[in-house]
Amino acid sequence: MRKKVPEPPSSEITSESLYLRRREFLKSAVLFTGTATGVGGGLQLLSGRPSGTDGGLPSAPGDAPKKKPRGPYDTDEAPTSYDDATTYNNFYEFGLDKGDPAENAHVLKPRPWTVVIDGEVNKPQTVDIDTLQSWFPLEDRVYRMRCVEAWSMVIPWMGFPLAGLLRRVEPTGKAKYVAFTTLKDPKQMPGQRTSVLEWPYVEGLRLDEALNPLTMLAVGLYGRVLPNQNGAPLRLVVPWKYGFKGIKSIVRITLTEQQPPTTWSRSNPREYGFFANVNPEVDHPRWSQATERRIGELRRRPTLPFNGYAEQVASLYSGLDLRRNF
Ligand SMILES: Nc1nc2c(c(=O)[nH]1)N[C@H]1C(S)=C(S)[C@@H](COP(=O)(O)O)O[C@H]1N2
Ligand SMILES: [Mo]
Repeated sequence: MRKKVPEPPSSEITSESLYLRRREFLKSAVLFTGTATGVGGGLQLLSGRPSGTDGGLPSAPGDAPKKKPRGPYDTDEAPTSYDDATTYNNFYEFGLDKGDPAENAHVLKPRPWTVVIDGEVNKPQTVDIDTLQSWFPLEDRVYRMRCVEAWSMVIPWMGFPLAGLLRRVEPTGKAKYVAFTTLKDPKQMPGQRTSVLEWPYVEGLRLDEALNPLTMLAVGLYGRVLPNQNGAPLRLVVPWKYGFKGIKSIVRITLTEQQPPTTWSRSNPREYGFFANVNPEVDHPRWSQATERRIGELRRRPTLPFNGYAEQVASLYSGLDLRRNF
């Protein structure tokens, strides 16, 4: 695969477009962030300080130093470096190697961008990404991410719970699943000129999984607009599932009665299932899932059931055989 996309003619083009995208994001973040926690969290990160190292002086003697309070969904584990999170990626639309998306994804135009929300809903929508984003306060959430390939990261996302969007479009009584679709445009996505996967990339969740408060749609990371290689302008984050459920560059969200197809289980149903819950007890046919390599660390660490989110989500699967429903 991989016809290489030509290098950009000058580095200025890249920094200019980064600058513009950042401004665009600041605009939407500042204009549209509604809650106090959203504003505080967002702006603190946007000001460029790493979370938790605020050097601001206490406002009065005896005050605790100002720190972004850890939210109920945040892990206290150290975030992976911005560099690693944005240069070590899986995004097959831009190539198979981990460095390919960072190198090639500048061709993608994340704006203007339209998202269709349809299927079993009372209020189907076709909406511009900036309008969609303006409907919800943006939250910062630091989540673990565990790829099925047995590496992991800790990523500070910015986004909003998927549940808010679903409630807004009013699922009908028939809605049981949520299907997601990535953009299909081989002009912008050179990997789609090959047949390494069936395009467009598709993913799906059961409706109760989609409504779980942990499930989010991300529009940023580290307080910055989502880089193209991480799935701009809109990507799914489901922290208790393997990373491939986190579909990138979403153009369509469809509520369905039947379980929708998913790219990796379609491509290899023996190795990848619909649920894809992180499970150290069920090995991949070609490797163990018991431990993982945290990017930036030397020793492997044990993989946790549901990637450490069992308390929040294990009850979704009571009565389900997690070996058969992998
Ligand atoms: N459209 C699309 N989404 C995708 C992928 C992909 O190839 N195409 N790769 C998945 C996999 S395997 C992982 S681990 C995560 C990686 O997300 P990151 O690069 O932001 O860490 O994206 C997921 N989403
Ligand atoms: Mo992955």
